[in-house]
Amino acid sequence: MKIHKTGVWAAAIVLGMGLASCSQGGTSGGGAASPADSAAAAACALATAEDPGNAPAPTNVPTADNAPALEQKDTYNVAFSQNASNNPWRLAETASMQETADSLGYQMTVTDANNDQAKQIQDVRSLIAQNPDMLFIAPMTEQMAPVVVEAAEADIPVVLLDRQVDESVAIPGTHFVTVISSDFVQEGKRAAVQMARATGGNAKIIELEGTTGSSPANDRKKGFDEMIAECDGMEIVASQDADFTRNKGQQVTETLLQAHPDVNAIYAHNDEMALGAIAAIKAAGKVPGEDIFVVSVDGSKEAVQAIIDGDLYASVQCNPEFGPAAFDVMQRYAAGEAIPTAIINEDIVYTADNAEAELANAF
Ligand code: GYE
Repeated sequence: MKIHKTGVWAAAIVLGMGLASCSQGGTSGGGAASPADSAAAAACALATAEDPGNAPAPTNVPTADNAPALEQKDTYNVAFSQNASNNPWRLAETASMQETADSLGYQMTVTDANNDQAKQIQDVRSLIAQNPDMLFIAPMTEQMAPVVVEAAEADIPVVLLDRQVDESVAIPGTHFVTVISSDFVQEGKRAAVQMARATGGNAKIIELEGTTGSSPANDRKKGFDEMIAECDGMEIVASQDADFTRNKGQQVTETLLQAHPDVNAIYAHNDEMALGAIAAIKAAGKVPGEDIFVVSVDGSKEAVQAIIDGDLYASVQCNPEFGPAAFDVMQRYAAGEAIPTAIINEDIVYTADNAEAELANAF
């Protein structure tokens, strides 16, 4: 059972406002506190804030009333279109889907688009042609929406996993049953709090973005930006797509560190890019966790180990184990239950405080 920590967060802001003592912005001589001074103090509260936790569960989510129906049967033929298998997160997600399908005795056809959107569109079309009972899609970018509509038009129910599509094109509850994902905006906010804690609210930040056009890249950026706006001393000096991969994370960091040698923080939209960034920091003769603080998202085993080693400051978990939730929704949909068109996973944050204890649970 996880507890929403919004109340704790609000209390922490109030407490932090009273205690904060950041030096940046508005300490203009020893006179009475000006409005600018109190604004700066409020901004610094982020550096002593608690993890905001999961966002409150969304209410009033519409249910999937107009999507293609699913017959109740003893066994099913299902299909899963995976967008890539180039990192531990994707491998863990596919393994979780396969294990759950196997445990239920369902047949599952899996395609891997190799991080190529054109290939994923072809994959989905070929899966539609095989007429599975249910089609699970982990869409590479939001631009996958038209092919989701094609599946609905072929009368195949779709459940989206881990990323969203453009909902002005593929209508939730009509063209797909539901999307199961983490709350990426909240992940960005939680990463920003960790970054503020790491740097005392004084950060010149390189941001390594996930695949352009993917919902986690859009929303992890949005949440982080919104949160650091509360802290005058935190600014993003360079932000670039590194495609969620370790190699690109390393290459982009190498280049950006040369252009911005005064950077003391890196926010990576996933652990793979963060691990690449850590290699680049070391190659540049700097010390991760001392000269440059790195914060990321996912919570892979290697990342949690990097926290234990002091190289990574924190990683906001994004749990890839979708199998149980995906097949549970499928069965409930077949049984005629009203399914909400968005299902949000709850996650923890890995920090130095819990990394040892949580290492064995990380993927
Ligand atoms: O964070 C990343 C992966 O869509 C939530 O995609 C997923 C993200 C995950 O490649 O590592």
